[in-house]
Amino acid sequence: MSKPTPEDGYIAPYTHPAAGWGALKYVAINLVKEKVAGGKYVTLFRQNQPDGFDCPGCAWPDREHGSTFEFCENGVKAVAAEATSKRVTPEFFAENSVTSLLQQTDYELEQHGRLTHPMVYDAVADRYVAIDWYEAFALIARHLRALDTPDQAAFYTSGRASNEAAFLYQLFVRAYGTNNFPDCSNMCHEATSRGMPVTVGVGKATVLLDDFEHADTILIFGHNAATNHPRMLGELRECARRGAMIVSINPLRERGMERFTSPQHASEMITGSSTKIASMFVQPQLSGDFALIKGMAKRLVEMDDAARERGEPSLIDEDFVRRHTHGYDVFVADLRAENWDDLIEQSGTTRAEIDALTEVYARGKNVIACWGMGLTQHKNSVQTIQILTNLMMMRGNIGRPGAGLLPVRGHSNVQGNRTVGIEEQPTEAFLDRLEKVFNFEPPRKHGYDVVNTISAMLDGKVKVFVGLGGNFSAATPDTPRTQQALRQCDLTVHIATKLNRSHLVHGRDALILPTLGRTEVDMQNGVPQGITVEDSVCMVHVSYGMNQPASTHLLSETAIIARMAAATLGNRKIDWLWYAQDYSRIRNAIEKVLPGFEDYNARIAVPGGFHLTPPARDRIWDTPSGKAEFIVHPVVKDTPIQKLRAEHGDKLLVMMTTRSHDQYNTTIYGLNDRYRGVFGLRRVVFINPSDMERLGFRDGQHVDITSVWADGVTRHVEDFRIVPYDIPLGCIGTYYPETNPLVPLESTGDGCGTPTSKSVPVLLTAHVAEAAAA
Ligand SMILES: Nc1nc2c(c(=O)[nH]1)N[C@H]1C(S)=C(S)[C@@H](COP(=O)(O)OP(=O)(O)OC[C@H]3O[C@@H](n4cnc5c(=O)[nH]c(N)nc54)[C@H](O)[C@@H]3O)O[C@H]1N2
Ligand SMILES: Nc1nc2c(c(=O)[nH]1)N[C@H]1C(S)=C(S)[C@@H](COP(=O)(O)OP(=O)(O)OC[C@H]3O[C@@H](n4cnc5c(=O)[nH]c(N)nc54)[C@H](O)[C@@H]3O)O[C@H]1N2
Ligand SMILES: [Mo]
Repeated sequence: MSKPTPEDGYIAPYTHPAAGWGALKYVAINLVKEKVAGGKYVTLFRQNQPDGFDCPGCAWPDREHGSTFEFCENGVKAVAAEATSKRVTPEFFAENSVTSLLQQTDYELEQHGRLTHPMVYDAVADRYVAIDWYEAFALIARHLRALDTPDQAAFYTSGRASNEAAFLYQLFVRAYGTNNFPDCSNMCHEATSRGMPVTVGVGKATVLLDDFEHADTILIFGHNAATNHPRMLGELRECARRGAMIVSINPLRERGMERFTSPQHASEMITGSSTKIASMFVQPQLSGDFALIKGMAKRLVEMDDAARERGEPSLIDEDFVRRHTHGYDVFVADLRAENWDDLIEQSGTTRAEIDALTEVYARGKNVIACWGMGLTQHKNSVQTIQILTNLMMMRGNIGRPGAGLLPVRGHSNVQGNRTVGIEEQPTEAFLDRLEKVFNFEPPRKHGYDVVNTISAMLDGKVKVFVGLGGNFSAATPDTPRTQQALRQCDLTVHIATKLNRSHLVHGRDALILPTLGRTEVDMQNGVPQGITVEDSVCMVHVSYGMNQPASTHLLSETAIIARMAAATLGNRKIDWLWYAQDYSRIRNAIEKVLPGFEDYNARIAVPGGFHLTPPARDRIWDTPSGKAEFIVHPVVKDTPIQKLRAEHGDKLLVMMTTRSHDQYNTTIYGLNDRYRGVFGLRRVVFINPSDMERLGFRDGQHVDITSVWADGVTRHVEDFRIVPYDIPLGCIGTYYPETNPLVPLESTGDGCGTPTSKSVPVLLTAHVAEAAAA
């Protein structure tokens, strides 16, 4: 093999701390690449500031004090991608047929820039052509009114929409008559949203940022902060410098957990020094966390027994357990009966590691547990999150300063979207309020989530798809089947800022409706409108765009929804257009429907906004028993993967699909994954060197990947480069969305319907071209 050139991509281990000058350099490169005009640079400095806009990147909360500019390389990328001066115009579509655009990579599609005009698909020319807004809404209305039942339409939401847009959207969809709300949450923190309410009565974080100042121990499960929530490193840095114990529980030793140079601190930047973040790394196998955490709980009971024997104080917060919980005795009996060998084997760690980790947990006076996609995208995710909350309950680590649960959300307003009603399984209480306030009968039957929407499309039961943001065809599992599903639709509609694959994988009729981004001035009736979002710690705050809109033809998301609703349902029962003229009217409506939003408009005028305090934070348990619940879950030994392993032997590997440093979900900003040492490449397979040798592959070799699932469907992707990596035996890692074709639609989490995109059973074979040449 010839020496790889930078054009082919190369692998070079990254030896520097996360962030620091490296990040600044890439910020500059990005601004030039996106041709962001000088005047807009100032925009970058106004993100997450009291009078600026909420960063459209991640959902990590802001520090209230506006004095320090919270620098974040990936936040800048998100803003620069929106502020780009490149444009996708009607002329662009005239020059490029849909078939030709389909040949481009996601990275190339992203590079074309911002959408400028509403477009409709012309089948004869195989091109999108401009359409005026009025005609576009009339087309949607025609389709929606022609369906046999409203349940033949599905309305997707990606978590960037504001509370105002999302609320109006769900109101429109329910007034139209369905609860078919597939959303990005279904693929993201759904296991959290379904798992936590059963144990602690609420599916949200119980901590605020201030709690980090009082925590002495922070457990971070399956979450890559340096890339996906870079501002979190600032918080962890402070904790580490105070001497807090930070533990990374992750099959990979992610760079950002090791060392971090804070761009906020000139001295670190100038002297090139850095702060060590995690003091301990535990590397479970993929989806081994359940067994690992159950092992910790069992070990804690053993340690408590020993402490009592020695006459020492109990390691269990007995007062908390007695006053606030239910089911403890049964839970402990199950732990005692659990077999250590099973726990160790299933976790992919050692007994010594479980003991050491439990020691750290037991020593912690105030513990925060954080988690991301590493816990939520497996078959046993709900069970894992429940056992984690139970472990935290054992020592009363919920509902007191410096301690609690922190699911680290993804999209910047995914949590707010759910709060205001983007939910295919709405509660009766919510529907009752909606009925009372708006005087119509909302549908009561639960709707389709993402996976069920795709199945229903394949079965011809869903015929119209509307996407409020996102990239449904690329973000979802089983790509060829999802694409077939979308192509079978009568109509697909995408409300979007930038061109993506979903616009090209369309129904018989298809619309692209271009919209304002978060960073742009949203003017209604001559008044700039603010929108509100809810971050990962349940703070609701206002955001004002500052840039001039990318095109004069754009409408805001709220305006698009209002006009779509008015065209479909008329403006008589609900005056949709009136709401869209002044967003404070929508907030008043939200206030009437949802608890916790009292004085909504007044409270967002305060810098930092207000906290939607989850009851569990005050040790109020919104469960049927009124107490926090301990739940017993067995260690499952005959999972589909274990059965497949019995069939395929140790050739079978379990694959996670994860994010590189240069992407935002399906939006590919660049081809580097700097902290993991990957440059100019995305088609890579991270594999343990022993597995590589055992399976007869060599460093740099190209392989094909086939997933195995008992449904007879062949799922296969080709030409991925082998990268030996520090990853547990039997596990491999690849990037999403390139490997989404391998994720079986029917493989979902128990109790949450999330595709198991971090435990995909696969086989590797030498890439055919190479095999032939050899
Ligand atoms: N720049 C940038 N920011 C983003 C995003 C982005 O794409 N780019 N996406 C946003 C969204 S929507 C989300 S949901 C978040 C995602 O942020 P993350 O939750 O960090 O998501 P992933 O990159 O998928 O990585 C998950 C981590 O889990 C680890 N992991 C995988 N499997 C397991 C396992 O079985 N156990 C454990 N313990 N760990 C495991 C992986 O090694 C990886 O470090 O980030 C948000 N922020
Ligand atoms: N295999 C695998 N699959 C996964 C995951 C994984 O880890 N592995 N992660 C899952 C997760 S956590 C998530 S959240 C989903 C993400 O799924 P989605 O939310 O559907 O995907 P995104 O890539 O975030 O969507 C990007 C598109 O949103 C549009 N957009 C950007 N900003 C705006 C805006 O302000 N308004 C509007 N209307 N449109 C906008 C742009 O057109 C852009 O192309 O993917 C899931 N899929
Ligand atoms: Mo997400």
